[in-house]
Formats: sequence, C-alpha cells, structure tokens
Amino acid sequence: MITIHHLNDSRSQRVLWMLEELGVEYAIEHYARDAVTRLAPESLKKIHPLGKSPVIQDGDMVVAESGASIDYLSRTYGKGKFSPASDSAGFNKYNELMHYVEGSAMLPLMLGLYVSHLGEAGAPLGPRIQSEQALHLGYLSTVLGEQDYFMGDALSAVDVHTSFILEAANMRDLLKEFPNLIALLKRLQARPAYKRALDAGGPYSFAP
Ligand SMILES: N[C@@H](CCC(=O)N[C@@H](CS)C(=O)NCC(=O)O)C(=O)O
Repeated sequence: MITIHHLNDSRSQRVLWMLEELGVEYAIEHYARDAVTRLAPESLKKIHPLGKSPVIQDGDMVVAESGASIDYLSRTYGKGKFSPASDSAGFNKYNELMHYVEGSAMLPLMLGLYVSHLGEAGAPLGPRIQSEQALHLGYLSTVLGEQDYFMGDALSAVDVHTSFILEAANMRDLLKEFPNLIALLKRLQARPAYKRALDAGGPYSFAP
C-alpha cells in the first residue's frame, strides 16, 4: 500500500494528483501547517529526517522530494503512460525537466515570496529576481511551444511536476506574457484526476 504524507497547501498536492492519474490505491496521512510559521509539524520528521512534505511510503521504501516521488510513482505504476523508458528518445528531455523544476525554476519564485516579506529592504534584489522569473517562465513557454503538454500530445509526469510552478506564477500574475502556459494550466486543472486530488488534499491556495 502506498501512503502519502500530505501537508496541506503544499507541493504534496501534485503528488496526490499523480496518484489520482495513476488510479492506484493509496492512503493519506494529513499534516497541518503551523498557522503562524507555516512550518510542518515535528511529527513529519519521524517519516523522513527533513520533515518536509511530500514524502511517500511504498512498502519499506520511503521517497522524499516531489519530483522523485512523482517519477517513482509514474515509473512503477504508470505502465509507460506518464514517463518514457530510459532508453527511449524522449528520456533525456524528460529527465532534465524533472530535475529542472525544483533544481532551477522554483528558486526565483521562492526568493520572490521570501523577499516580499522584507518590504523596502528587499528592493535591491527585485530586478534580479524578476529577470530570473522571466527567464525560467520564458524557457518553459519555449519548451512547451505549440504542444498540448511538455512532452508532446499526452500528459506526462513532467506536466504534473511543473504544475506547481505554473500555479505559483499564475497566482503572482507572472504568466500573462505566456498564453501557452496559461492554456496548459487550464488544461491541467480541468482534468478529473486533478479535481479529485484537490478534494482529497483539502484547501490549496495556488488553485484558482
Ligand atoms: N524540493 C522539495 C521541497 C519540499 C518542501 O519544502 N515542502 C514544503 C511544502 S511545499 C514543506 O514541507 N514546508 C514545511 C516546512 O518546511 O516545515 C520537494 O519538491 O518536495
């Protein structure tokens, strides 16, 4: 049995969505953010020493990091539907994008969020953060191009993983120059599995 350790309003939402797309049986352990600090409860450290969400368990296996979790689930249970085989032509692009999402694209969005708390003191960082946000969203827009999904004409784990970037950027009104990313986000959020995952995960502020 797969268990997802789900923190409300977090990156864990996209792992729940992957589980719903796969149609596998799973259990949810819910964790609530501290109302003031937004940190996860200490109890999450019993599952993984970092105490961050998401974490999934599958039998004896514990996987942290949303990208690794989504990739593990889609490779293990997806029957090749959501992730290309490692010897196929599309694998390197898939692998690059799966690492890129948290390794590069998320950083300027997180910096924007943190620096916004500094008020005027953070102003000198603004131009660099904004240019990095534009660089990464522009890159994602170019990779997507005219396709329906990042890997072509079908949903893959890359779209599930990237959704959090698109939602966080959209919430900050950063997608308006990228109509193809807006169209993709609408396409993703219209999927029945996406909606089922929202019902399962609880309130999620990046959703419309
Ligand atoms: N790169 C990690 C980030 C994990 C992470 O920072 N999760 C946040 C929620 S989005 C969290 O657990 N925050 C609560 C805390 O830091 O205590 C991933 O993609 O899973």
